[in-house]
Amino acid sequence: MRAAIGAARFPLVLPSAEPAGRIGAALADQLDDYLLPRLSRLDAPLLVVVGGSTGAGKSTLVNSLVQARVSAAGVLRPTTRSPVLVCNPADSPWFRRGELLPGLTRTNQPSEDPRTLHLVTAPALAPGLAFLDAPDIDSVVDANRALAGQLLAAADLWLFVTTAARYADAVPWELLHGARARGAVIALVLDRVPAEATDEVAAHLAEMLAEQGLGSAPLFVLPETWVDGQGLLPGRITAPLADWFARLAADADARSAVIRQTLGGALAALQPAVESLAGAADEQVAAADALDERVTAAYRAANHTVEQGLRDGRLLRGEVLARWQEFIGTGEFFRTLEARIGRLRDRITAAFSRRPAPAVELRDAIESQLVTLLRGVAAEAADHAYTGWKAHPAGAALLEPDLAHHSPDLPERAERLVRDWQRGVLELVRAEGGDRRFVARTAAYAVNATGLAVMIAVFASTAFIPTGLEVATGAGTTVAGQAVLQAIFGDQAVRTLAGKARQDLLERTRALLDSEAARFLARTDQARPAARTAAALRQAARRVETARLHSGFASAARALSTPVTDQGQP
Ligand SMILES: Nc1nc2c(ncn2[C@@H]2O[C@H](COP(=O)(O)OP(=O)(O)OP(=O)(O)O)[C@@H](O)[C@H]2O)c(=O)[nH]1
Ligand SMILES: [Mg+2]
Repeated sequence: MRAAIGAARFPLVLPSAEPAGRIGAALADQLDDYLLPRLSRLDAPLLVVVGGSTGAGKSTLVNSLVQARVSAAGVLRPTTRSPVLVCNPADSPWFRRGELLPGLTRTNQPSEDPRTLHLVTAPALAPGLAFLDAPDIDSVVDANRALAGQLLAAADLWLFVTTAARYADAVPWELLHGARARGAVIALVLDRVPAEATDEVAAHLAEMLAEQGLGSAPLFVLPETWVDGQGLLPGRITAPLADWFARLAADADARSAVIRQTLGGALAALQPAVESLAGAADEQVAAADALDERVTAAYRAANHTVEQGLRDGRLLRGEVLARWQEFIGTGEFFRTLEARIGRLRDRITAAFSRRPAPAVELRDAIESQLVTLLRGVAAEAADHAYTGWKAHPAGAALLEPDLAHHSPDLPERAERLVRDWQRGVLELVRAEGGDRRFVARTAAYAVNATGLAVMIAVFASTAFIPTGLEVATGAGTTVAGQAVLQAIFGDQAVRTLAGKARQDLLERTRALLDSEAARFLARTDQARPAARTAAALRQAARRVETARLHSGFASAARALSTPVTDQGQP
């Protein structure tokens, strides 16, 4: 489970991603800081983490309970910035070993560094029980707050310290709620209560606790008093609390029950928490799919537009049409065709070489017409994909302004594509020339001319042949010329060539547009491993849950691990 949680990533910006990242980090911390070391040493000393608002008197209370100034108390808020752990000298080796809260460096000196744990021993404190004085939970200092949460998750028992002025604050209740949901054992201290307010405040706090399902947690009300010259509270004030801890320290079974209860609760809370991570991982995959679909739809439409353009003859307009008319209007084309039965191959070739301009111009016109189309559809698809992502929170976060347009080198690649295609068509014509039947009819005119006619046939596809032919043949064409032209475009071999050339052009277009779409699709790839993550998390959660149910911790935890609803009702 630790590995599965450690590997979990939620890169797409979804509402569930940020909480999942936070929960995942907290779970990883809790496994490292507490669950794994605690499960490996159930008999290790019970750790009481003392937490609460700044200035509530936590450090003063710890010092008073262990009868020594182990943690600095002060008027500067917040005073405690790095945790102080105090235990009996006999328990010191366990805490010093660093299995518990392994991320905190052990020190023997007071420290300001929140990543250290100041270890102090106090002979007045019985073995089997240790106090950890934590930084405040609702600190203005971010690091304090984060650390306090981490420390609380490592507690066998959370001693929550608050005051008459602070007990209704929101943050502590959130934390109490969380601890309650985890099934942690909690005890509360209402500190520094003015005598006249005791009854009212204590009653209100008890009511709030009951509302939060914490009615059974022990509550100690300590009246306001003076600290002595050592900064310690008078013994009579702390006596009820000190007695309670003394009894716990003396009773190994009671300590074990507390440990098992908190541990069982933390284990029981794992499955739903890990399930929520798996759910967030599923959402990553679903969002990646949805984003990909917007992109593929945009580029599918682009491919479709190109196909449509080849089918409906719209490419056979303007410059291409003019050049085509010019090309066939020169007469050479028809003379070539009409003379095909004769021995005029050389003459035709010569005719073309004498007047190469129209052929070149027609080829260029075809190229620029196609390039314009490709640029247009690529620009439109990029715009659609961009807009589609912009409307999706996770998509918007992945966008860069460049993506709103086709890639900068697209025009260049489109030109290359068309030229390669044209070369391919000529290759095709040449290769088909090997077919005897076809040779008989085409050998007479240049491959070049046939190639161009095939390209025109691709542009004309269904709409143009044979009915649209007249349009393309132009006024100057002879009736005989028209007949020949019809014969040419009606020829099965030319149609087959045009079909292949068309297929080739569409395949090249698809590859070009695929590479354009890939600019988007590469960005959702980072969310793909989430599918594996979800499966690994669920499997781990099932295995841990099965183990828990057979461990005995389940029954120990049952009392406190009843899920708490959002309203705080058990
Ligand atoms: N008069 C009086 N002063 C107290 C009592 N408890 C604490 N103080 C004083 O209140 C101030 C704050 O106490 P700390 O023990 O430092 O409080 P804390 O909760 O540890 O504060 P942070 O470390 O900042 O979170 C100190 O000056 C203490 O001497 C008390 O019961 N009575
Ligand atoms: Mg303090």
